[in-house]
Amino acid sequence: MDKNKNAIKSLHDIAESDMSETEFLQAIENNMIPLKEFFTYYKCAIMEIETKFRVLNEQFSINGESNPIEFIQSRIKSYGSIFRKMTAKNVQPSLYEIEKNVSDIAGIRVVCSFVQDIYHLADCFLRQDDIFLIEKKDYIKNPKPNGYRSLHLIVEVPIFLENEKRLVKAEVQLRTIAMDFWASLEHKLRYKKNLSQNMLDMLTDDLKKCADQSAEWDIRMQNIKNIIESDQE
Ligand code: 0O2
Repeated sequence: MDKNKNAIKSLHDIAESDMSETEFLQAIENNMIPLKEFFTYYKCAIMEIETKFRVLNEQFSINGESNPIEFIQSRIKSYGSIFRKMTAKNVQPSLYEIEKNVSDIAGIRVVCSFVQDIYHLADCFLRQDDIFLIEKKDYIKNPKPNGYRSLHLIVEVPIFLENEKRLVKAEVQLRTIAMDFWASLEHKLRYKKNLSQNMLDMLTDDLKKCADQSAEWDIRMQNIKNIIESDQE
């Protein structure tokens, strides 16, 4: 049987349809949904945003300042992770609802050495007239109870296609190397299933201490940098 016989031709059809989760997953399985088109929009948003940060990084070096960005990592959220989020929010996973409810399908992580660079870069980025801020979550000023720190910006960026311009949502996470190092380890712990509750509590507690200590280091290193730079003027 031709798998694509009943293919849904456009994202508009999906937005209009009222599929159950099982039907939706089945449709993906049978390649009936133009997911490639859907995810391509997010890939394009990542390219636009990455370029904006790379341009800013270059400009800082022209001005004789050191490059603030150590590295940029980007990813498209996996289907599994999208569906877990939709289930947690108790929303039907149609592409229309996914687009509306999941703001980090396109994720861009900008890692810097110093905290002040994070805020400076975020300001420069948000001042650009084609970037629309939807939400800012400052987990550096207000860390999560487990110690997680990063600046999150949910934005919309236009992508220019053959016959249309589309606004696409993306999540930018800005953090220091220390925050990134910590978050990677904590992420591993989150997905570790076979630890005893005692061990889990102990590691969670230790990670919280590490987060607080590394935040203190970030502040001290920033102070040292500021003193060195003010002495050069
Ligand atoms: P992954 O694997 O990175 O995709 P919302 O996105 O608003 O519906 P949420 O989770 O409250 O819901 O948003 P928030 O707090 O802004 O977190 C979004 C992302 O930040 C997470 O994506 C993680 O990448 C990162 N993050 C947030 N809190 C933590 C934390 O405590 N530890 C670590 N390591 N990362 C965190 P996902 O979808 O959870 O995961």
